Amino acid sequence: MDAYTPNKSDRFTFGLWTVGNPGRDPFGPETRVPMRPTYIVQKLAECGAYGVNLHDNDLIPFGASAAQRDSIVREFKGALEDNGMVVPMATTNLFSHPVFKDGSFSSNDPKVRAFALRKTMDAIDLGVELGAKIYVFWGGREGTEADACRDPRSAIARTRDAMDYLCEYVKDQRYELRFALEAKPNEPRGDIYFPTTGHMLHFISTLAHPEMVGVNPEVAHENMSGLSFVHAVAQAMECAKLFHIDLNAQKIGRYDQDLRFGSEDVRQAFLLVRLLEGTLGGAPYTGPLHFDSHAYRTEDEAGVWDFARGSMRTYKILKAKAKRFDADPEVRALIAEQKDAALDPLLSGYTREKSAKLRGAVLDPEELGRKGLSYEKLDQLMMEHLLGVRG
Ligand code: DIG
Ligand code: MN
Ligand code: MN
Repeated sequence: MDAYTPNKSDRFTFGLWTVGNPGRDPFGPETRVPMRPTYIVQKLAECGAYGVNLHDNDLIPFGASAAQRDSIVREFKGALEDNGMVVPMATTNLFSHPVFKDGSFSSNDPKVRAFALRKTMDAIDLGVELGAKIYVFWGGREGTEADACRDPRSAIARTRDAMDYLCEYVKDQRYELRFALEAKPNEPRGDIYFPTTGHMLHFISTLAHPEMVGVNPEVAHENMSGLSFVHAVAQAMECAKLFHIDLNAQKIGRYDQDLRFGSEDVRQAFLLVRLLEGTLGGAPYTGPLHFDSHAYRTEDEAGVWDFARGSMRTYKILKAKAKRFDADPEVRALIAEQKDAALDPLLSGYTREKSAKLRGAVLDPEELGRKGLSYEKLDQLMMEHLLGVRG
């Protein structure tokens, strides 16, 4: 037990499918014995996690009867209760069964779209019954290899129809539930529709109930596109649409690795935690901190819990470092907000008078261009905080 030992106030969560990942990959079978969901709940609680998330079929086998479903739910609720764990987020598996091989909501076949809607309504009912307040949609199969198969606009329109339909279902059921859309550029499909968080943010603005819908950005997925995850999250936070977040790690230019949080780009992980925790001064993110990642295929069960503990410890270590970094007087001096009493009022809220004053202001681009910004010093300070020789 130390300052980085997780507890429920940290709001750390794991999906059943993350620590339950049995180590199968496209080139080999499972290396670990699958674990029962109730056992996963118990072990995550022992590790210090706050909650557990699930796809419908992580808990209820595909095609289970209503009686089987109710019995499984009863037992699972008991495990949650016994271990003081909650279910902040739920989602639907619309990607494993072959029926979804060409997508679910965006499928060309109305029968598949109908089946997807029905399965999602059932999964929403399950998530709400378990206490979820956030519902994630990851469209892993919503995409193409043979792009001639449909007008991409029809995929967008069908997805919008599904989102609007399901928002209406949630309202009709009077569920307290918000949707979080998760982007990914490719894998398993050659190209997935709505490939980045930015695409999702625009798509949300075209929905009938945009107030019910936000995003669930994932570190690996934005990195796969070579984009800044920190900037994607910042844009979502800035428009109050960061409803959930999937934390992990990823090497640029690789398949979706879903590695332990912080185990690749420590700088970006630090800057992400700094943003989420608001140590720079902005409003912090207050939702669940979900690790959508899994242990290396090389690991046994003990290694899985090493993975879970390491994910949470790294987050807490970086959180402590971010607090010290943004409290460092030298850092604060270097990033202090520059104020200009004369110019600041002219830079927003256009009026003709302001524009005339702006045109009359004395501004010397040569002098401004000569100014040094001390970012080398600032970045070195950040490195020294990260490397543990400062702060
Ligand atoms: C993959 O990154 C996706 C699925 O695991 C799940 O639907 C979603 C929820 O975190 N992430
Ligand atoms: Mn992923
Ligand atoms: Mn994810």
